[in-house]
Amino acid sequence: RFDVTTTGEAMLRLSVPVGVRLETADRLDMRPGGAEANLAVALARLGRRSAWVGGLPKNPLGRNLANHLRVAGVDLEGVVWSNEGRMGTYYVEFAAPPRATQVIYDRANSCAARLTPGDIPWDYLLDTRLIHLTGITPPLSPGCKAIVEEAVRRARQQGVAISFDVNFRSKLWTPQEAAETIVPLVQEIDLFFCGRGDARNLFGLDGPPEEMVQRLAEITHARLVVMSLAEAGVLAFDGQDFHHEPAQPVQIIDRPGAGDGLAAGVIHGWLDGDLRRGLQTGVVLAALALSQHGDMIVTTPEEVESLIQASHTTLV
Ligand code: KDG
Repeated sequence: RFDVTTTGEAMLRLSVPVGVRLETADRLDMRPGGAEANLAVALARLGRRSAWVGGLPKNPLGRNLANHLRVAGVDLEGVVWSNEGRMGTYYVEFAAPPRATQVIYDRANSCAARLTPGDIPWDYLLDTRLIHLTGITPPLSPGCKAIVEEAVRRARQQGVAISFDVNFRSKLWTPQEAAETIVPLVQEIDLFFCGRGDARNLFGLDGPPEEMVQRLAEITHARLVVMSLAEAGVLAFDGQDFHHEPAQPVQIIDRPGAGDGLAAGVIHGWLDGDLRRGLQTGVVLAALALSQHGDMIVTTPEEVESLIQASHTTLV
């Protein structure tokens, strides 16, 4: 039995160095990505039994992606290898003020988008303590939307805990479409992740973060609502109490994947029934993601532990 399983699209990330524009680039850096795969990797690196299920092309690009997950220790028995469709990609131009990070998707007709519920090894995917899903999957295709709905339905039926990260991507759908689709899916789930920007955009919330997480809890009835406050850390609400954890000091090298690190850390603590520990682990993983090239975090349980300790040691 797994600790955590997840399903979604894994992609190759093709980026240019800071300061280079894609229009005139002549070289690309190739790395694995995909929010759910990033989370499965982070949890595996912390020693959790994690599995990722998704569609990959039966070609060297698909195998390249799988190799990255395998090296991290993610179980891949449930991967749907396909002769139809292609590897989804995304291109990144990193932030160089005054410009913010730019993402371009080239993922239409990917193996992931072609999947339907009939392709998913459900017994395998649900053989877990917790299943993690994100708001990136439903807008990929009607089949992907149906997979997320079916995953939620089956998880509820089988008593598997559900975690959901809103992860709104404006290039895939509108805030209204996202809110309408996500709200019914996340009713009474165990862990609901929503960034402050997404809470504004999708649910029209504003004001002090405490009010925002409380409203998110009213909208979702989730047992735990976790809201990233970016450089102000993370705020969680468990229906009774607020829990705040400040962000770690960090040198930002590469932004994508930070939110997935946060979610992985919170889930890691949740699995041990220790929310505080989860939030501490989450901010450390987010900081590690920001300070490393690539979406997927390279770390060890010992490194995470020492960074948690360092941030809670006061010099006297
Ligand atoms: O959280 C990082 C993801 O956004 C990135 O890996 C790409 O999954 C991705 C997506 O669809 O945007």
